[in-house]
Amino acid sequence: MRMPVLNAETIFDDKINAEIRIEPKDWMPEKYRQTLIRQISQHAHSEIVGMLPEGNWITRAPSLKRKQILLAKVQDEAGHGLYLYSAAETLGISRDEMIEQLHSGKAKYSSIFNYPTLTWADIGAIGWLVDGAAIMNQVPLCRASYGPYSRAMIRVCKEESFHQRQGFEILLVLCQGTEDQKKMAQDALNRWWWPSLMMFGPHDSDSMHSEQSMKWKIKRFSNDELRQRFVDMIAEQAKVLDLTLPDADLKWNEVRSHYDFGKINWEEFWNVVNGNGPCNKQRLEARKNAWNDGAWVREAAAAHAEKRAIRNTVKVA
Ligand code: FAQ
Repeated sequence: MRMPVLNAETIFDDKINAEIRIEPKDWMPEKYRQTLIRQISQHAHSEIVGMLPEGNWITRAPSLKRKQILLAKVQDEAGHGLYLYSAAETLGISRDEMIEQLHSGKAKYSSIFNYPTLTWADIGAIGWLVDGAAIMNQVPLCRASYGPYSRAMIRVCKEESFHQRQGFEILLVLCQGTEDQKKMAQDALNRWWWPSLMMFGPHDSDSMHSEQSMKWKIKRFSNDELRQRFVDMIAEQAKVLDLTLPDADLKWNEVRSHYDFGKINWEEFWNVVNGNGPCNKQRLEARKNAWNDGAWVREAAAAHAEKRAIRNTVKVA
């Protein structure tokens, strides 16, 4: 009996259906490759740009212990960027091309990092809310259909859950401190709450990529589903801190078994995404300066690698 000949696309579809990871050397539809490059590189840029608002507080952390923890956290974010750039490189794009896309504004990074960190409580709010939102979004990505991305996400999520706890603990200490410290924590929550909800992306009805990404099992849940889970989690955790989420419409809904919440300001979201948030220009400037100032390090590293390669070839010969 002759076996039916399977074409590359059928093999790809079968793997997706059977939850078998797609690996770099496997055939994949060009649009799948491009979608992954877009999402993974934007995710990597977010990690790197995300170091800036927190890095701003390393010199001003209130104690040596806090400084050490914050340094380690910011360094973790650099590591996340590194795994993600490496995962994207397996799809045939170079690091230089990705950086160029960030600098030219072609590639996005998360809207959340275009807001300023005004007080120490903001560092707590970022850990609790921003890392909290990141975990909610990224735990399902540990099962993304592309192998290098899903594997990178496992380590990232472990580190992010530590980050979230350190942010919550910063706020807990402030909330149990003086009246002014509690006020500072509430003020940070007031400013970071709505931008955190925007991290999950536009409403499902306006999300142009979700449907296809879910078919390809890159995304496992829609933007709105993940946002709802996040609201449900944070509304309960806020009670422990004795803080109030700045949303008059936030209310437990018995029928839905979820919290109802107020309207997101989508005009603000698109403004920030399109480059007009409070810190967009500053963030991109900082990244471009870092890239230019670091040129000599990249050149030296490349020259060193070349020298070693020549030395090794001579030894083998
Ligand atoms: N900001 O069709 P969709 C972190 C864009 S990492 C800016 O729904 P998709 C760690 C979207 O790109 C945070 N742009 O798109 C950390 C698309 O435009 P495009 C980053 C946004 O891809 C913590 C358009 O809108 N996490 O926080 C945003 O299916 C603390 C239409 O949207 C990830 O990247 C936004 N918020 O879903 C670091 C996770 N939302 O590309 C330091 C991986 C949407 O066509 C300190 N990414 N857009 O030009 C994802 O899960 C998805 O890409 C979504 C968006 C859910 C972000």
